[in-house]
Amino acid sequence: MRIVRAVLREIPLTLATPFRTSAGVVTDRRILILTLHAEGLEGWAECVAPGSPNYTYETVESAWEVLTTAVLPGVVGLDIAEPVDVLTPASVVRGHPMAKATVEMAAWDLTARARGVSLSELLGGTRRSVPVGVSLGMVPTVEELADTVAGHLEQGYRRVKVKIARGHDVDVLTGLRERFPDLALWADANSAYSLADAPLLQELDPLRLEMIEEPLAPGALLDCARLQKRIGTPVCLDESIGSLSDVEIALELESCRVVNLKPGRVGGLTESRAIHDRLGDAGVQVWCGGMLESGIGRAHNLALASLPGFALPGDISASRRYWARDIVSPEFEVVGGEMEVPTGPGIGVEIDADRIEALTVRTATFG
Ligand code: OSB
Ligand code: MG
Repeated sequence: MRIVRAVLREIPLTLATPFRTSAGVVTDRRILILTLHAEGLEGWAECVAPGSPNYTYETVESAWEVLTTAVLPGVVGLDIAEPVDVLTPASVVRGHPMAKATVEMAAWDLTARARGVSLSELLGGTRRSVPVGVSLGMVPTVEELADTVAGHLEQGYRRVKVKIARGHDVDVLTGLRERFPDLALWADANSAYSLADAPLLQELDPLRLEMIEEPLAPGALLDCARLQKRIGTPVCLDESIGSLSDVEIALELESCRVVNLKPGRVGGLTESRAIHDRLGDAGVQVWCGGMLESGIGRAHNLALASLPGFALPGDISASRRYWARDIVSPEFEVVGGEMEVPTGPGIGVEIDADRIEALTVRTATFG
């Protein structure tokens, strides 16, 4: 399949509610949307890079730069047999997995459409629906957070992940546990702590958290292994896992018991599937994370989460948890704590191309 054209756009989308983590607050997202054209078909994907370098080093600006100068010019005219082949011209680009994943994931959608199958099927997915949870940002009071948790439980979410930070941890989680004794409760620190905080993190042990996500600095795999030996709560890694190679190191060191896998963070779906397979062999749990995506990125995440190893509920919430109005239809919904995996060709949802065009603030076209 020869790629004949690539169009990169940037659109702004305002979150339904501001999202506060230990690294800052997000109210508006700037989303890069890529369309690859081949054989009269289109493949779509979005870039998960955030506005500022407070998650990894990548940003909307760095991704725009890398995609428009170093990746997309080599993609047009390229003949690909498998989706990952689209990254061959980018083999000398170091790092920037979020930028690369954008192209690789659009190539997966395109390939699935060309073969007349769903993205889930092309990936080897086995689930027709996947269990889902919700990730809640920090709010000023435990009461407000508890009410938000209650609202999401009513909507059927299987578990709740809450953001924590220094000074916003033991009290908040204790308050939640008192109000919800049986809640499947996870906490995400987004690198708020250091190994010196091990005594504080030990105080969380009696709260029966199912995991604590990314407690230490991104890439601190050795310190995570040391921390995991000192706390009972399972450590889950997010930012620290950028590739299969990182997974190998984490397994060797025993840095974590769980991995939050995000295709945008690890350079795409091919690498994601390899990580899923490796973690399955190692008996380490995996679940699909999110990056406040629009419906396009959510559809990709959902297809990945349909692989057999994704037994834990993902950060794959309903469209309305993020946006007043999504850019795909039908919008994603949670029914009975699960989200249905689309069965149509490719990502399987209709993309509102007119609305995307109307929202676009900049475009780069190749071919
Ligand atoms: O750390 O998992 C994270 C959102 C943006 C960046 C990082 C993270 C998150 C979330 C929300 O936790 C996940 C989602 O619902 O998309
Ligand atoms: Mg996280």
